[in-house]
Amino acid sequence: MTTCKGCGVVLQYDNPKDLGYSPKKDSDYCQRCFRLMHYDDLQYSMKTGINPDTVFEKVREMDALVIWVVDLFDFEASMMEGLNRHLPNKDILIVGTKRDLLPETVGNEKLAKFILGRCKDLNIDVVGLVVTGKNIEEGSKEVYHALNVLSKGRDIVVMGKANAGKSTLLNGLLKDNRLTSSRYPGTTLDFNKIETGKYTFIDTPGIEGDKTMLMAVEEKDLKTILPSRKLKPLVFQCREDQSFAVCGLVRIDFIECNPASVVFYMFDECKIHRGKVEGADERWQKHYGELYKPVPMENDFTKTKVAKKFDKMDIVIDGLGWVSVSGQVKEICVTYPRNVNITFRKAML
Ligand SMILES: Nc1nc2c(ncn2[C@@H]2O[C@H](COP(=O)(O)OP(=O)(O)OP(=O)(O)O)[C@@H](O)[C@H]2O)c(=O)[nH]1
Ligand SMILES: [Mg+2]
Repeated sequence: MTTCKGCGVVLQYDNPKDLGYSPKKDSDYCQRCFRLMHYDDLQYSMKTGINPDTVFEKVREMDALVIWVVDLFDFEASMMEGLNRHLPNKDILIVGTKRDLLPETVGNEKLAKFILGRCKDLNIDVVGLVVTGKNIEEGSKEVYHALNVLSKGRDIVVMGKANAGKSTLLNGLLKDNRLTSSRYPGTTLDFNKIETGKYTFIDTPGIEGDKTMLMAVEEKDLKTILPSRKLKPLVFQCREDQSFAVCGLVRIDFIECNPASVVFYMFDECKIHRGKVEGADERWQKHYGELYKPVPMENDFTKTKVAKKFDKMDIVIDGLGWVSVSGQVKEICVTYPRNVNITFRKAML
């Protein structure tokens, strides 16, 4: 049984419409990986996903150190409350990726403190944490340093939510580009073992989060919401009532600001429209899908109203980024797709 070097799927040569198809018997890669790697062309959607229970079941049977990869941009979506319950008796090393997307003014110590604090909130016990450096090379060095101490001869299984950056991290550690990575969640299709001599690494399919903006929008719109360069925080000073529409994806109203500062940490391709709360409903109706785009596949929104709970509070929308608010605000009203998760947390940065 030959498997694809890029995504781990079993190769087959008969049915071009099925997973694992390769037109050539001597190829190391399936056609889907080949096209993703060379043309950034997604042959078929992986939105149906891989059963997360199967991934956990298989890992539970291994004698392995778990690297749980968290995307620092999409941090809340990368975490899993009570993770140790799914992985009893496993040592978990957290590796934060996509550091390069965050502002450089924030130190790794501060990020580490934030991550460990959130691990505690979410009942996750870890044996170590690495926030990867500004670039893959530097990051790899730090990960190897941790592995020297923590692996204790065991296999190293790289797990995490879909799109967290598992395969990219492994390519960095292996210093080659053998594993397929792409912006589409669900790139890696099966367990994929790589021996280096000193270590045995196992890449795994991402645990698909179903309540993220990445699943709520059409695949063609992922390039608008997934940051492909450093975030440029957008700062607004607000007085009285202010309403913000992020594309046609989310609307956030700040009621009675006196004054408040609102900072958007989202990809700059996501256009933000600011106006008064008065008339915001009409503007949303008028511009939805036109000026306010992209929009989610389903026009089914829900609303949450909160008071500002922390001095500096983040409103996190899974898959899209977050908005940090400080100063005086009486109430915050978030309108967002019903099938997307949002979180209010103490500010990350
Ligand atoms: N800027 C930046 N992008 C990254 C980094 N790591 C991964 N990415 C991007 O994130 C996207 C997902 O990366 P993958 O390595 O395919 O993620 P994965 O966790 O293996 O995803 P699945 O196999 O779908 O579960 C790709 O577009 C990568 O280029 C990083 O450190 N910095
Ligand atoms: Mg992968």
